[in-house]
Amino acid sequence: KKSGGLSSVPVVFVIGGPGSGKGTQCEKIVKKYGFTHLSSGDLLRAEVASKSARGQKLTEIMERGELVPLDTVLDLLKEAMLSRVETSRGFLIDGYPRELEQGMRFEKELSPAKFVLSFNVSDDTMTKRLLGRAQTSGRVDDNEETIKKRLKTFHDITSPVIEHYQKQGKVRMVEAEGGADEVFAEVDKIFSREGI
Ligand code: B4P
Repeated sequence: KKSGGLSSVPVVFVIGGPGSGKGTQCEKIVKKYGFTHLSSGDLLRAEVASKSARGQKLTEIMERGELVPLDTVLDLLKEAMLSRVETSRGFLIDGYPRELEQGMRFEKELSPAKFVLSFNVSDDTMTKRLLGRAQTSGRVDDNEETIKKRLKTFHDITSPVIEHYQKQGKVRMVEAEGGADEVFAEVDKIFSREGI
């Protein structure tokens, strides 16, 4: 079932491993291009903070570095998109899809993606960044144990998503080992080329 109006604005999926710079680059895209940034991780952490019954289960899953159930993420994204679509120039869907089925369901039920922005970074660099963030983030999943599991989840489950969209010619790959501004220069080129 389609949700009215959602397919009238462009949707960009943002994928990359944990600590690949998704959230960081999305902030920069918002500043320059005025998109609406929806991070699946942020939506889930807000749900946890609300102390709902649904939230309690989520913390445990995120602490294990696993993926939360598809319907939970999709519902949160859908609610957030519907409440903002009237005033939005486009949506950055950050941290989603993390498994093939998430992409299929989103594109069928909400809106097709214009392209997929994908960040390529080594496990070493991602680990270093996340351990750096751990000192101030207070996040249950920014610790060595969980970071290892998040990397494994990414390689096992999310990598096939990138391959799937590569076959459709939709992936815009960004080499993201460099500093945040250097990476944004690449991102910026992609957005200009896409006519955004
Ligand atoms: P997320 O919240 O998406 O967490 P993340 O992968 O760490 O990305 P984030 O955007 O926060 O970090 P960034 O790389 O920008 O997911 C957390 C958990 O939620 C998942 O493990 C899962 O359990 C659940 N979840 C989320 N989405 C889901 C979905 N769709 N389905 C199921 N479950 C889902 O930044 C990291 C650090 O690196 C920062 O400190 C930043 O300052 C630094 N950094 C960034 N870019 C840098 C650069 N270029 N140079 C140096 N440092 C940089």
